[in-house]
Amino acid sequence: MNNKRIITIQDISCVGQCSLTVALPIISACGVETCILPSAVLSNHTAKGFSGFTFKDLTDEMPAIIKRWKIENVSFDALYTGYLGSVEQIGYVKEVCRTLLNDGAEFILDPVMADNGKLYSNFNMEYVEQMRSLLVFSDIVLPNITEACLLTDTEYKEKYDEEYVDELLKKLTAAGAKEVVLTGVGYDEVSTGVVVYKDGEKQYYKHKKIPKSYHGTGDIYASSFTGALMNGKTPFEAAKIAADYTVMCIESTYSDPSHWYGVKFERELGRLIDLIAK
Ligand code: PXL
Repeated sequence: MNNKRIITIQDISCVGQCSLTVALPIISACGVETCILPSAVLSNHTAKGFSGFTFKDLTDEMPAIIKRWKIENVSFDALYTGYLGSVEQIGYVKEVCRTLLNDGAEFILDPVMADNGKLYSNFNMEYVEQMRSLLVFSDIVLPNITEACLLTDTEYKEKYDEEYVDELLKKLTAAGAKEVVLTGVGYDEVSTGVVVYKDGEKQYYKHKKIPKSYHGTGDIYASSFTGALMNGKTPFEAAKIAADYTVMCIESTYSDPSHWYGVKFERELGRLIDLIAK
């Protein structure tokens, strides 16, 4: 029986199928108790499609919540972080990591800050620097190619070869990453994939590429990866399950052009559970 309890720190985008509104249902459906520390509350996500957004930074609330949890002896079997609300919150993530995790707990770091060669609108290079400082705290980091470039001060390229990917993996390791799950790695037009890298060993899972990109799929990937990992899967098994599940979610959305702001992950949850149970 799975009695794991995790803490996830990321924002609540009230509309838009990303961050906590996908992490909570996905990880819970995997049978894992999912506690949250919200980083900010937004009306909707900040990506294109919406004409603007509200943003309530919850940084000031974090020390009080962490203090209460210490008094209540609350602790967690894993930490999973995503979109954070401010540079200062990175300090609170370190504090949670140091003081609220059980022995053997894993820290899954999704350095959510950029995609397609560009930083998301709320972030700057100071945030990137601070995010880099989290690498040594993490057990597994899940960047996309853009985030890996930012974390390693490497020029972003839209088209690249295996040598370029190897360089990113080595540089991430040199910057303190223990294990890397690099997402969105594709060497041709029709496929994409994920590379899992640890101790100089590289495993690649290539899968179908759907010719349209959707917002929130990185969060769906990281949440299903975390759910699978908490169920005893190896990082490579979890990376494959998360890739298959994310593709299913995109496929179930592709035929509905009115659903532009995220993907329909809900109806595929049963299939995610089946993949984990296999
Ligand atoms: O999916 C990443 C993400 C999470 N939260 C917010 C975002 C984004 C990406 O743009 O804007 C608020």
